[in-house]
Amino acid sequence: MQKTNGPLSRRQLLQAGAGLPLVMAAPGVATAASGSELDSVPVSLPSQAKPDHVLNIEEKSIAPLGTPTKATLVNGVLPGTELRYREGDMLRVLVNNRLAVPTSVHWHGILVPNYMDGVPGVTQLPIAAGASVLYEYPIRQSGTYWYHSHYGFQEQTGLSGALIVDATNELYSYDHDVVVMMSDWLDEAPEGIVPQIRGQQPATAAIKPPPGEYKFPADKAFNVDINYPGYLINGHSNERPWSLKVRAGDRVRLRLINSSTATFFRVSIDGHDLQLISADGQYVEPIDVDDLVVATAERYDVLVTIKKPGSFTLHAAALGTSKQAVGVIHTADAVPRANLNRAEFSGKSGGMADYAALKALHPIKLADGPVKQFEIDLGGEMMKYLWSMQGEYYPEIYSPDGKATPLGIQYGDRVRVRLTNSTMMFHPMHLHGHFFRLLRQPGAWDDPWAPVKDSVGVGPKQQIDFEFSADNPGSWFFHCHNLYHLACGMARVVQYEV
Ligand SMILES: [Cu+2]
Repeated sequence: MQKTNGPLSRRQLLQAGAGLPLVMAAPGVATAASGSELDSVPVSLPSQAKPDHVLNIEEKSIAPLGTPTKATLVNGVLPGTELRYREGDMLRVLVNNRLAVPTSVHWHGILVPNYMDGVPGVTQLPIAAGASVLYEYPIRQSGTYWYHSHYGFQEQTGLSGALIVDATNELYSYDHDVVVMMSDWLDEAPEGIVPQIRGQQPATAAIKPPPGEYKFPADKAFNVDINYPGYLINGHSNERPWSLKVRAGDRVRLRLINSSTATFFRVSIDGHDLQLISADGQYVEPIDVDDLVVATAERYDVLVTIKKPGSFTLHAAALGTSKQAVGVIHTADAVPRANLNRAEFSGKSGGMADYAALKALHPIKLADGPVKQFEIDLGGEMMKYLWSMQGEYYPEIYSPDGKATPLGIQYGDRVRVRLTNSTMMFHPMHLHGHFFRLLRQPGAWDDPWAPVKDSVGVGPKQQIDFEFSADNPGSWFFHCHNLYHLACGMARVVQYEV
């Protein structure tokens, strides 16, 4: 069984076994070849740390709404495997691309070093078909986050999952800690949607205007581009709803994650109010609400105390449509029964519906630094289905020219951004690699209680101000998280310059 090991260099061989031929015993451990005249001398070689999780990205046909559809799944499940870490941990995730096309994984809301951010063409090369990449970085925050592909339309076809980081000192106690991932699902290839909307391909049912019954609070119309055949909670349709078994009196922490690609959800639970405790992973002053709006890519954590035995439906109404996704929370003695009646919203609405009501748990002051201000118009042409930032289109699959000037900042800047939405659509804007202070009123730069977020829904004709410290050098994507708006060029790169 004597064999020379190819991968070891001559220098390693000399160091490890004084020129003796080696055999590999286990990954990372080399032993001198056993021979009658030789004693076995185990030697450890340095090795890469073992991954905590392996994400196998695979193509699979699934039918969450009844029609078989080509999906891009993580470990064969929808949503992808939930990753759970503790604040201060090192994350080590091996991504194996078992697709026939490239992929990448972005860690939404996580303050990663730039090269771990997973944006093809900005921070990494796409992970080629058949290739592997180890993502490895320290986790310096806690809360509710998620991961998703940043390649093509894979986010729409299933490549996303929850990433939960437990706090070292958790503020609250509860009996259940549960992720509720809300998504939209297409029964057709998402690549065809933009050409259909632009009239370049025959239309399917997905681009017929849906009857827009669920309005934004204050009865504002909510325009949508896509008439989805259905919506899912934790990968479940309303036919086989996701359910959670509890006891009367239990306190449940629900981590609401909007992992859709183009949908805002309005969420309520029959007979219960919700205590909103965190936004985009960061605690806020708790607020009691009857329902809340969750923009695409946003997360809100809510606490709910189950009042009595029974079966209670969680409604996630897709704004601008007449459809909803439902889930069921029930006690052991009650049959889980989904209430498929139209969700009624009559009380106080929170989350994206009332950013002014979100208040940071502690006053937050950014480090002093030179103020750099950007005024960015979120624009577009609905008829041509074009979406821009400051009139420019980032090079993406359906953008017209592909020239977008980077937003130049310098390390130490205090960056202030004013977004003005001149369109009739909502744009869920997301900044990579940083938290920002979302001003509760435009221009209120001195308000220390502004909540800290990474994603913000900007309504039609609305103006939103936020600021962040330039403390994480690199080139960072800043874009609309509506995947179809992004595909038409609604993105910029925030670039640290020296
Ligand atoms: Cu948009």
